[in-house]
Amino acid sequence: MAAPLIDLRSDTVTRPTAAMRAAMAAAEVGDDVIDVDPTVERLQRLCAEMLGTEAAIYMPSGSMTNQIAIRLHCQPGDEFICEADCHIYNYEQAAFAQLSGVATRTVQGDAGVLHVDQLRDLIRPANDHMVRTRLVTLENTHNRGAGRIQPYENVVQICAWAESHGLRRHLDGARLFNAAVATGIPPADWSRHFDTVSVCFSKGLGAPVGSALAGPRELIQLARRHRKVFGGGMRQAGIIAAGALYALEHHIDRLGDDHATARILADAIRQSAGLRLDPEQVDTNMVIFRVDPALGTAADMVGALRERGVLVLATSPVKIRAVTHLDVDEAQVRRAGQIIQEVAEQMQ
Ligand code: TLP
Repeated sequence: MAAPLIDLRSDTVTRPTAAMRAAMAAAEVGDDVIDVDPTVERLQRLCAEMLGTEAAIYMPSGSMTNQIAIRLHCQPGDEFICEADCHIYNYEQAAFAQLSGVATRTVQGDAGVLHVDQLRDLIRPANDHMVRTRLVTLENTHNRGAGRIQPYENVVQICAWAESHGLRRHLDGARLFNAAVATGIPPADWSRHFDTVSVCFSKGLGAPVGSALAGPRELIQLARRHRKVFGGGMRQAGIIAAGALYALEHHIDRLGDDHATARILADAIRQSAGLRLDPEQVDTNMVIFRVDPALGTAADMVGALRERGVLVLATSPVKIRAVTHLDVDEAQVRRAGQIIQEVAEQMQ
């Protein structure tokens, strides 16, 4: 019989645990569009508390929280500044343009990390020729930066600079809890430099559905209106919110285990001929590595690994991403590392 798959494509692949499913089955629910769903309410309150904001709102996806944040902060004809490899720019179909009539200006970071000096000259002068610079977005941890944590000082400096120039600040914190666990800096300390913060429950936290957007009460009330027009008003959403609540209550501290297994995987890749970590630094639960063209393409290697029961994703013709999460234990990650080494060997 074939060995079971070791799925490292993303931390989004996790399935709810038996205890999480039990919490979901027992959830008290209501119609969250007509008035309130009590479980959604509890989730939103806990989220706001953890992020140190006045309010938070539950949404179906991280893409929606990001796009609604852009809608909140920008008008058509406005521009936001973001890092060139960020999720908002690369993986959301330029929804900011499609749905909100907003332009973007990208700045190349180092594994997703920006420094304030790169941004200082980017604010457009106010005249009738130019778009209006309105917002800066950051991503922490950074997905295409292989889970890189934004250095706290950089965040403080960028946000202080943006605020002093009247720019709004949004954090794509899909994996903010990974950054918090890895650094010991609490989520609320990261969050307080921003006007809005989005966090995802469906990534490393292991819940099946959903994200939250947190911020001042007035903005979050407006976000509720936007959520409806984006098609994100959900009725008895307490069923899925209960999974997210369970994740916040039980799955945050264990993110450190995923960071430890990612380091184990990184060590195996370092020892594989023809593979090179890129970036070399592994901060949290992701590794990205380059495949020497002498071995084949990233897609070739993804195919060969799939045949051996290891699932990973090609993020470019030469790069592969592997993500650790609560559905893969240390033994499976060690096994995956060994298979990666063997496959690289065979492709020589
Ligand atoms: N990331 C997914 C894919 O879309 C690439 C993944 O497998 O990592 N912000 C960040 C930083 C993300 O990594 C993601 C999802 C999102 C936002 C969007 O979340 P969803 O998928 O819930 O819309």
